[in-house]
Amino acid sequence: MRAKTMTLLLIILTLVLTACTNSHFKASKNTIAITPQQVGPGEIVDLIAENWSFNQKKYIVPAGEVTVNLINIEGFHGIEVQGTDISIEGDGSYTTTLEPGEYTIVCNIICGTGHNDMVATLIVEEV
Ligand SMILES: [Cu+2]
Repeated sequence: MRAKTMTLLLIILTLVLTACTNSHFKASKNTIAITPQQVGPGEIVDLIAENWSFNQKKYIVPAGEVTVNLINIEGFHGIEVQGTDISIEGDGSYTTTLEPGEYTIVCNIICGTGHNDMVATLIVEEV
């Protein structure tokens, strides 16, 4: 009888420990999955340019490493993000680290009659 009780207790203990271990691993996995999104490889922003506008008036990214992709779908445009080192002519990418703030995006190629209308804002939010 005592041996049976001990065996039963061992089985219960094993089950409880297994359950704890599994949930611990699940929690770890969640932590690992979330962390890279917050501090990881950085934010990616696609700016799509045409004659004579960008696809958005405002782009919002978290502070830190940011990669800007410029894609021209009409005409030939570039961007300069004033107050940063971001400068792209034609299609291309640029990666940099941005401090929180509001930055003006302008076209840096004289592209035609609507060139001066090609203005947008990059808002870098504090993380
Ligand atoms: Cu232009």
